[in-house]
Amino acid sequence: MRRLLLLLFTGVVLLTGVLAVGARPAAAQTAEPVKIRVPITEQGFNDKPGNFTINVRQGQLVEITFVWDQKIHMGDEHVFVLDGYNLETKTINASDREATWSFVADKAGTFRIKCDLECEIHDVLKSALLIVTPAGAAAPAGAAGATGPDSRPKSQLAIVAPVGSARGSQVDISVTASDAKGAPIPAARIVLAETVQFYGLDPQTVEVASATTGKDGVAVLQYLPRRTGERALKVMLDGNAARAPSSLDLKLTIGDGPATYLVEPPAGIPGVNRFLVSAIIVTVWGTMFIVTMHVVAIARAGRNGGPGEEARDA
Ligand SMILES: [Cu+2]
Repeated sequence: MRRLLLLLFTGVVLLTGVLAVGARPAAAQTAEPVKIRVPITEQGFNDKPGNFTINVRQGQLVEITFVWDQKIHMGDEHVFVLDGYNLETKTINASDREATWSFVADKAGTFRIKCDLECEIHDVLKSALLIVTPAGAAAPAGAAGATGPDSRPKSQLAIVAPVGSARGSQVDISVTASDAKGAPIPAARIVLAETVQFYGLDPQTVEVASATTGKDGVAVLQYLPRRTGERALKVMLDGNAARAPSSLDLKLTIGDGPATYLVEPPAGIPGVNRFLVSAIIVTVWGTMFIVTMHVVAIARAGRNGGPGEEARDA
């Protein structure tokens, strides 16, 4: 059975790969880019330690600006390259701080961004990732229904997130929402949903974080991972009269950390959680134990005490 499932899974993965490769690159959906600014500091990309990812949908016009913002190695220079897209920035340094890529993310897949110079902080600038979700994958709900294609102007999302974290360590996920013209969408609610599976039930999608975009269209979702492994997340922007909804998948790899659910139950899980299951198990077995003890006591009383009382009566 296991082997069959594994075979089936492998087949699906291969098929998905073939479909992704075979899919024709979508034309640019919008005239204006999603804009992402990436500060470069001694901490690394995005002023944070550890690797990070930029997530966009295939076909999106993307603008990534690297901003030199170092505090210690003032003589450092960088040239950033993007594998797969053959993009290279000009040199940035203390006197010429910004370099921008503007391109259509027409190739789906995961592509490495790194500094191509042997700079002082090279170790932290080796591996950021651009993740381009295939255009056909998980089309936003309502994009095409029984009433035909959504006629509302498209909205678009770009996500800047770490590659992963540890269980119990909060992850900041920065989401930029922009309209069809690339203008930021302010005061919009961004929801982070996680697909989780409990005790053999069907996978459920639960909301794990939400945030509202500011004037710049940016919202920071604060995600507290409670499970290890590769987590399947989805970032969602609701549609309204002025715009169609958008969503973008995000994967985070979560390593071992403090077991948060021993302290507090997982949030947002309707009905089922570890505490409830533990409580039910303890109650059921506890009740059975007490009943068994009573039955044994009654049986003993019946065997030993019964005839004795009859004898006394006689
Ligand atoms: Cu560098």
